[in-house]
Amino acid sequence: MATAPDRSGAPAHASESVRHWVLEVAARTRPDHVHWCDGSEAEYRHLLRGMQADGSLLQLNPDRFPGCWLHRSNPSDVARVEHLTFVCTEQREDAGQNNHWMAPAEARRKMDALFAGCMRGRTMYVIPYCMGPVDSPYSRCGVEITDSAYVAANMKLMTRMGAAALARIAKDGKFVKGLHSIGQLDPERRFIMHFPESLEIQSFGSGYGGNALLGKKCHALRIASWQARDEGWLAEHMLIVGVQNPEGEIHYLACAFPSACGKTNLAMLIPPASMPGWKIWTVGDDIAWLHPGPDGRLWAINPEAGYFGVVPGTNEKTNRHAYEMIRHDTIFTNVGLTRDHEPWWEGLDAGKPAYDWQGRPYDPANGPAAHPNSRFTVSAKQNPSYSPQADAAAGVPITALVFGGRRRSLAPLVYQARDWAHGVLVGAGMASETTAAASGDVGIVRRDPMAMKPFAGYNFGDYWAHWLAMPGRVKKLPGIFHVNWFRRDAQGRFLWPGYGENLRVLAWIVERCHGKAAGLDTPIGAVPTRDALDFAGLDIDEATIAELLAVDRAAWRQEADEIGQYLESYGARLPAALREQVTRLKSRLT
Ligand code: OXD
Ligand code: MN
Repeated sequence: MATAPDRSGAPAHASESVRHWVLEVAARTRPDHVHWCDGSEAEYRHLLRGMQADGSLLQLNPDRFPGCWLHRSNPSDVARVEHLTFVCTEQREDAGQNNHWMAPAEARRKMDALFAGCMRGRTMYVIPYCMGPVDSPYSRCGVEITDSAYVAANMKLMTRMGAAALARIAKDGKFVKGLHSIGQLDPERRFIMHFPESLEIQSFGSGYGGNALLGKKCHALRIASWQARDEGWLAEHMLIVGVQNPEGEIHYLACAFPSACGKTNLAMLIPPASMPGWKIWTVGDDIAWLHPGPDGRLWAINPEAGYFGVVPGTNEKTNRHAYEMIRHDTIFTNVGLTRDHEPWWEGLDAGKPAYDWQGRPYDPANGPAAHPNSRFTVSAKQNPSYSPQADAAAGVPITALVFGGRRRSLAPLVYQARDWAHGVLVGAGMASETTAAASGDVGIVRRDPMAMKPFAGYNFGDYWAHWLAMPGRVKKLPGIFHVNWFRRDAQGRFLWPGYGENLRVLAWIVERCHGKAAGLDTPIGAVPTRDALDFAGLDIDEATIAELLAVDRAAWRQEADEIGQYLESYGARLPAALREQVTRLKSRLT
């Protein structure tokens, strides 16, 4: 399917450096065939049919779910593996204690042994991709080489992949090299290595999205955060959403929440009946690249072109847009299956699972039918609230940055940082309960600064210093806010209804940025006054409203101590200005 192949099989517009690298990898990994992906629909269909033939993809009911497929992964390969993910910088301190580190030479030795001859009997797919609109100066390109057709098909949905990306690489002269093999899917022979100094990724032994679709977490966050620091911008784990008010003005927010905390739902929010005339536009649901723009504002692009979202819980009430968008042309991974070959997951009102995510006859004794981290992969264009601005080369101007975690207590529904430097502390002090998106225990509160704990490609101390330096680059800085949709009462019930009602909070944030909404100064920042946030029509009593907006000074004193201790663990790399912010917070709390 490549155009005008030469002797290396490369299309005519492939740059010398890409050709050279592909030949070198082929010599190491020894594939039977090399396929250069052109990104066409015909190629995508060919990949799907091939996987259907080898049994790695099941076609779902074509009448009810046209163009939809089910992939069941190896049961040991269902999430990101943070303990096997390394940042390999020459100096250990550059990776920071926030990352697992391995010396580059040692990592290369390990990976060379794993990759040697690993593609024998397999096809090697060469996937040129562009993260961001192909014509945007803010976009960056990469090439992923993989022996997985599932990865190639997912990359087609998740990125701008193929001929146009290859042409841009030839122009840029620079690209991220991502080498991936599923190996034997053996958890004992699984590593995700990053070499930010040479813009390289090597991933072996996993086919799971975050470990294998290298454009996503590996490139667009870990490698890109390093590039962003060098080049003066930010690569963040943030959704980007346009909030349109009844006057027709659209304001864009970029919001950082840890994995599986509702970024996709917030990015596609359906306004509640109580807010007629409001509309939400989705620019991105997971990653934002934020650049100082020529007008002094911060501009954002979504580097991705699709969504790799958590399936369970998706229904008409929680996320109607997602529910509609995944009814056609979607790859499902690890959901259950009904007798009629429809996908099934927990949170659906209708249907019954006949098989669980492992293909076993469904038995509740084995756990949920769909894996808690089961996923859909779908082109962003299928989202009914897709913003046309998602393809704008200039990106969208950002009015506010919003941080948020999953906290059952302490953090109020919403508060605003006093200024940029305090906002950096608000982000750096974030904590959240762990979720099924990564292997390991679920529900443990851990520090997750800027929701980037698993994704910052360098030392958090340096990362905060980079954030603190942004006022030197961006004249009209966005406001910084913190939200918490997950407060619970003593019985464990959520205090806030969430989902569409979150728009009430976004509206306060936007109005606050324009000096129109009232706030009450507290030691942690400004919370809405009782009447500035619209609670009308919600089934919430006054005591609950007070609790949602309350700042418990004693509890916050303890939190400030814990944040301070956590930040101090970064030692000499902790910026003095952040330490100073902790001191000020503590003194405001006493
Ligand atoms: C994701 C994640 O898949 O954060 O987006 O794990
Ligand atoms: Mn994510």
